[in-house]
Amino acid sequence: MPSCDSRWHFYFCSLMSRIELIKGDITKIKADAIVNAANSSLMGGGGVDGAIHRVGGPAILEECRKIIAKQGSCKTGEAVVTKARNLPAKFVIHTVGPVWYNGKKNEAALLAACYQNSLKLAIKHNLSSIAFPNISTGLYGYPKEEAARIAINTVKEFLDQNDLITKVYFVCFDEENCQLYKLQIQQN
Ligand code: AR6
Repeated sequence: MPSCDSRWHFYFCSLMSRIELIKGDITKIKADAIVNAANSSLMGGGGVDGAIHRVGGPAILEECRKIIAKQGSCKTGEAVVTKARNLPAKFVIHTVGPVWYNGKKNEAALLAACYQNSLKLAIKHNLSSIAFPNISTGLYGYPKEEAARIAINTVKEFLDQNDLITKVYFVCFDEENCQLYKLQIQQN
C-alpha cells in the first residue's frame, strides 16, 4: 500500500478536484472554515477540539459560551459557527459527531448530518473553502472505514448540488485514516 505524503492532492474529474486530502494538523489549515469535532457543551475537550481551542485562544470558548447561553446545547449532528481568532482559518464550524454505539443509535445518519450541516453553515456565511477532521473517529469510537465512506459520500453529494463551495479539505491526522480516505477517494 502506498504511504501518505505529508500533503496529498487528488485531481480526478471536476467534482473530485474540489476535494483534497491532507495529512496533518487542522489547526494549520488556512481555509475559510475549519470544522471542529466538538461535544454538545461546546466547552472544549481533547483531540482535535483541544487543539483548536489551544491554538485559537480563549475567545473561541467565550463565543461558544454565548451560543450555548442563547440556544442551549449543540445537539449531535448539528453545527454552529464562531470566528477562528488566532487560527489561520477565518471561522470554526463546531459540530457534534455521534458516539459509536455499535450502529444502534442512528449513528450513520447523525454523522452524515454533521457534514451536511457544516457545509450548509459554510454556504450561509458565504464561505467557499472548508476543512474537515475525521469526525467521531477518535474518542467517540466510530469505525474509521465506515466513517470515511460516509464523510466522502456525503460531501460528494452535497458538492454535486452546490457550486458555492469550491474546496473541501479532508484533514487526516493519523496514517490509518489517511490510507482509508485515499482508498475511498480512489474508488469514487
Ligand atoms: N488535526 C486534525 N485531526 C486531529 C487533530 C488535529 N490537530 N487531533 C486529533 N485529530 P477526536 P471525536 C483527529 O477524538 O472522536 C473531544 O474531547 C483524530 O486522530 O478529536 O469526534 C471532544 O470535546 C481523530 O481521527 O473527536 C468530544 O468530547 C479525529 O480527529 C470528543 O473528543 C477525531 O477525534 C469528540 O470525539
